[in-house]
Amino acid sequence: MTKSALQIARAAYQPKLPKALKGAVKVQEGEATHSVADEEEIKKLFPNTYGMPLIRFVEGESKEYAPMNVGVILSGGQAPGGHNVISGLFDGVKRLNPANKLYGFLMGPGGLVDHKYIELTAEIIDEYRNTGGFDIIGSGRTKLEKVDQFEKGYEILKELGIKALVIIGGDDSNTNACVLAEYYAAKNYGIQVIGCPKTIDGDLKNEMIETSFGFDTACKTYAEVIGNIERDCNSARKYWHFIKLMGRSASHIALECALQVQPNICLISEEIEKKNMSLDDVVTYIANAVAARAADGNNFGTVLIPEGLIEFIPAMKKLIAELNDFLAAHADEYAAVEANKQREYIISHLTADNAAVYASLPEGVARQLTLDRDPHGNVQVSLIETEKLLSEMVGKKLAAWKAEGKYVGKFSAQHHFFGYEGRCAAPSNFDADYCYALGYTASELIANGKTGYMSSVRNLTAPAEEWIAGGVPITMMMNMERRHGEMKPVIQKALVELDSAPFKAFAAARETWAKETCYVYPGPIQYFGPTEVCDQTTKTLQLEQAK
Ligand code: FBP
Repeated sequence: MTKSALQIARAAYQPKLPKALKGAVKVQEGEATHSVADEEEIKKLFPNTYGMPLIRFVEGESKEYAPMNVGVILSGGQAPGGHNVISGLFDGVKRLNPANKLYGFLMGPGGLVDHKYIELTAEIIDEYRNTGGFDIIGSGRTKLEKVDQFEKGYEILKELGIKALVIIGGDDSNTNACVLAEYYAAKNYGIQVIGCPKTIDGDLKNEMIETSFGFDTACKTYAEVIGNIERDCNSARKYWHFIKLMGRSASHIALECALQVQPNICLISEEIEKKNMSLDDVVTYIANAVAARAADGNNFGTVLIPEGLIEFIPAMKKLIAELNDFLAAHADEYAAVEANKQREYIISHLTADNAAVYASLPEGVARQLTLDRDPHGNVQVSLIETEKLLSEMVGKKLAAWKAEGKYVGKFSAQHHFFGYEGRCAAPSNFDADYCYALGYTASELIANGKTGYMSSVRNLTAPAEEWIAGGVPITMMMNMERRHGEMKPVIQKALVELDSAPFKAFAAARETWAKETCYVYPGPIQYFGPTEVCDQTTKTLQLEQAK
């Protein structure tokens, strides 16, 4: 494989580890834990893995460990740093005993069920250190949730002599990791399951998981490109740029990018829901900002839009809920309808209110709302062109205002969607270090016989030396939620909180950003250079942890 000069230089980067992980460690157990909500139900569903204590690793005496084999799976969407979790796990496992082996299951959880795997040797691992992507073993979205899948997995784990499985995934995949841990514990199969917090979306976080890996690099990558667009925008002064950002339901990515680049407008889905805003309210909010800038002669600007926005507009949420149920029950019938009659077919089957909302949507967006759901039942929000929907509606509103003599500017829009371009970027120093430490911590959780834990590294705004490594029982993060019409135990998703420091910092500045041109151009991620340039965490984390 031909490599770039950066890739070659970056391969030699030695990720920083917390002090406690640099030598032999011992376990310090904290208090017993309980779930964030619905304690009784979760306790009943996880009799073997509920209530376990928090774990912290501290320096200890070196011990001998019998040889063991470990398996690893990458699950769900790519996030920068996945390869470093695996290299940290590999180095940790080899330090425990050089005879230990690490197996990677291919293309996500499906590889475990279908018995597709490779042994990850030092030669393979060295090719992937500090690189972006999940291509070392591939990823997939197969949902591990059925007993026959658990049993198929057990067959291959037993055959390969695997003592523990590490699942690197988001909230849904870690929920499934916990269910699997409980199942293997209940069956006494002697296989431990450990989770690792991955997702660029930043919505897998809580008191013990300060951030999911990949969020830092992805946001910095998007912020670089948005900054470039802002500079272009401020140079040509003729376009409004509507920029949709990945992040699924949560607006963390949009908020973090806004804090980094100071756009004219950034929508926060959680706030729109809280304020019960309609689509027209959102459009009016943007149009007012466009008109106010036009009055100053500024017919240009930038709007950041979280990709999940549409699901947070109450009327759209109701429509999507009805569409979900309707399409689940009539999938085949709908698929058989001729393409040019599908819109009419949907309208004629919805309740009156929802039919009216659906009928008001532009053709493209209406069709996108009926596309297949992902295996976890989520609408594939990355496929819905909210940026076009909003700019089209803003354009219409401004034209109406112009006709009434209320607006005199020019409005011309450009559209962008940033998501995939950030998910496989070479990890920032922060993500390279954090991921390596997460993988290394997972090896210690395994060595210490733990199962149903998520690898946790905290105190992340301090230098890596002072980071705190340990484990959090996954049941501690769970509550009961309705999924596919049934109540299920799931890890609680962390959405943007309107009383959090990052949101407040944004809310305090946004009026100025809307009217004036206060753009910040962050530039590309730097891997080599002064620490204040290369080792900064996200603004979100800095504001959350500011003392
Ligand atoms: P995970 O939740 O699996 O980490 O994936 C996050 C994400 O990148 C979302 O931001 C986005 O909506 C989704 O994946 C896109 O999924 P796909 O890669 O299947 O198109």
